[in-house]
Amino acid sequence: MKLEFPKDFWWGAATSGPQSEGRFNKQHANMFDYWYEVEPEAFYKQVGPDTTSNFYNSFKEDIRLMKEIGLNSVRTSIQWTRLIDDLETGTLNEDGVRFYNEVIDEFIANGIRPVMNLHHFDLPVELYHKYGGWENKRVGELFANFAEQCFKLFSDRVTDWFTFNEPMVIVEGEYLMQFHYPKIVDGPKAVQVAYNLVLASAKAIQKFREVNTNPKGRIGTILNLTPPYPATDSPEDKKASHIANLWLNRLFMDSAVHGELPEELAALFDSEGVLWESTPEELAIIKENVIDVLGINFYHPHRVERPEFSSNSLAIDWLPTKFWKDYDMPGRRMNHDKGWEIYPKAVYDIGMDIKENYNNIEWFMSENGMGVSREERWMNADGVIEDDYRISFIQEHLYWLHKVIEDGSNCFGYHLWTPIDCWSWANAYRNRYGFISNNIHTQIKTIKKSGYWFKGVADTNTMELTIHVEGAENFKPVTSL
Ligand code: BGP
Repeated sequence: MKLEFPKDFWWGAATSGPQSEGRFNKQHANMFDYWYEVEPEAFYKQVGPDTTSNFYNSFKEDIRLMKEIGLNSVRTSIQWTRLIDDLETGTLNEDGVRFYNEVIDEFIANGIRPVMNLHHFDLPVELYHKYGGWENKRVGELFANFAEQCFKLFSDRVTDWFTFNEPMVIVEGEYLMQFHYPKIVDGPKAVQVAYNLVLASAKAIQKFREVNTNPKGRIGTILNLTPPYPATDSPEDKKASHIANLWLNRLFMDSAVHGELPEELAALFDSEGVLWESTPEELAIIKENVIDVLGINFYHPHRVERPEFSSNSLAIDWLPTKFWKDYDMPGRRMNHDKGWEIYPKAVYDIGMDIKENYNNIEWFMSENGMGVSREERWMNADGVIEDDYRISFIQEHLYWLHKVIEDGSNCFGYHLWTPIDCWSWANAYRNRYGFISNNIHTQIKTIKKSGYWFKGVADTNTMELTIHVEGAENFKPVTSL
């Protein structure tokens, strides 16, 4: 079966500044740089952010490889810690400006659309020490000032901007589940941080509306949507799943697209005594500064069941949560290397949700991918990794993406995480996601089989489906999450 995609579809891949550039010449440490300095053993094989791929030095060669595999668009991020010298006054770092100018120009010269994100888990650590990071609304103001500098410098050539990558991961990682520094477990703080991130994104959008002069310019945010599916049809499991959806997905989706935080969630937090602090002026900024375009990162769904116990403290109860519990569905398909369930049909459910509940806003799949360890297991005599599992993984997700586009969802692109194997936070280089492998000792980069395959798809705007897609034969649409 051949699947044809809409005209001008984005075929691309995503990375981020802190995961690809290396620390070279950066003026400030971000949260991960600092965490590595104080606790290197928290990182796989003690490989830290100073050993990320070498994009700062090798971007011309890297972009040439991205072109070679047919990418027509690539997302990366501008690092606050590289572009700005004085974080309070926003003075620019000359080398940072030069670097991002050259990167943007190089992408364009190679026929690749540069898609720019402004925050990818890389808060300057000084702002954490001085203000408590995202707990403090002042940091959101400083972020909006940084964003303004980026728009002024680059929006003559960059038309597609995104404020945050996966704000919920900042909340969960830093304030609930301890996988990002400062590894706090504090429900009320997490709620306030979530609100502050919503506000910071709206303030950056406000700046964009003020300073962008490019008529093609548009701005959005990148959210990791994890559709929750209840373990059973019982009212208790369904309620748990509904609340999980309010927090995990709707908090950021509703505020980004509709300019409103979900009332039901606010009422729930209010009754728990942990409602975020907001002012009418802030809520007006959120209402007035909604996004033009949406990026959705999708890796895995959430299976949810009723919570096991409950106390009076949201902070104590959050792990496992007071309102729901993660459910290990028997027989689910797993990527065991990463520990994530593989459930491509969720792409259809996400697309329909956007169509029906979010004004059918234009969106693209901004990340999707499969982290696999020890990929050299599949290296052939020519040194090419034969990652057929990745090709199948992408095919299945693209099958459902194509189906939801056919059914009217306004999706304009697909980006794999990631073009070239890059550094994965505390997992360092354990799991590899790229179309292109990277030997971090020699910096030799080699296109994988999936890279050659993807070029064929991108060049023809058509995908030949060569595998069986689970669930496609008895597909019944679920149109609401
Ligand atoms: C997403 C992040 C990426 C990337 C990816 C893979 O959540 O936006 O930065 O890292 O996940 O996950 P991991 O690196 O944890 O394997």
